[in-house]
Amino acid sequence: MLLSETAASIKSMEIRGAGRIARAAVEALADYARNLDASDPETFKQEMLRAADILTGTRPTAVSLPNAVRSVMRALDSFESVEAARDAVLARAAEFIDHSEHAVERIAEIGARHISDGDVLLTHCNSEAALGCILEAHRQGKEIEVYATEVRPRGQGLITIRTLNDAGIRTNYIVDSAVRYFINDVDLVFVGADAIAVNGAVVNKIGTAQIAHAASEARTNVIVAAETYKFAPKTILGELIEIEERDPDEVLPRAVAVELPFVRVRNPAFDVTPAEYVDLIVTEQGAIPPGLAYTVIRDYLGWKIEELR
Ligand code: RUB
Repeated sequence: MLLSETAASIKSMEIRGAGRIARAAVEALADYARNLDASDPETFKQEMLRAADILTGTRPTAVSLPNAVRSVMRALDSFESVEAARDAVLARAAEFIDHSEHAVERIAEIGARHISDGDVLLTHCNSEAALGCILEAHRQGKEIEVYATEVRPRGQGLITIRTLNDAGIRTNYIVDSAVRYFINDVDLVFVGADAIAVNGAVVNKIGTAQIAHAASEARTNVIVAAETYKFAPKTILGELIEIEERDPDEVLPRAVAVELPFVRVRNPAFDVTPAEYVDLIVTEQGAIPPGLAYTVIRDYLGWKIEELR
């Protein structure tokens, strides 16, 4: 897919979910590099930087996106010719995609260990990492049942229930506001993440914080499934993760909104769940308590301190 098409598809959420967004952006960068006709290495680099900016500007919250783009763009730190730069970008892109696909599989294996036979799980939104764990537990023969939320306003729960149904997993589809009502029937909450801050706070689909709060009150564990490239290095310096606020139209049709001049529709796409409501974060490198988020950023993301500024 062309760079502009990929950027538009990420923005419109045709391509969505933090892991898929990261892989699509990397594929678009590789495609752009493959076809880029540049006379000298500096022009090649400048054009690539422009492409990287277009991609990272599409959705602000999923940290997987800048992390993935950065890991490919590192190829341009030193190079001697356009061809060498192109090869290095393509190699790094292939490496990222391979790493990402394996990470999702590994997370499924590790996450499934935390699911017991007979467990009732609750998931929110549509996370391939979280669903991977649930599907793997089912594949291992564990008898499980899932509560899946609807996920207003974009309805990603529908994708989730289709996947669960196709796998033959007993599933209850509930509106977002019914979580508190059912939480005592749930053994374990399993969600994904768009970003994880150095203090272990988890940014995920709007409503996750409310669910985690209800789970904490009910003494139900919350497990977050997230690849290491969803950890946000810049939070080490105190930078806050930007929460995307989307078009009010997604919540209330414009035709209705115009009749209500005193009403302002707010549509944040994500929220922040404090670390105290998260019991475990499952990464491809192993499961950690949220308090160890810093070690993931330090050991696996390889950002130099000067790149953080
Ligand atoms: C998706 C969402 C998902 C995370 C993790 O939001 O919040 O839980 O991105 O997903 P949106 P994955 O639908 O707005 O992109 O595990 O697939 O990366």
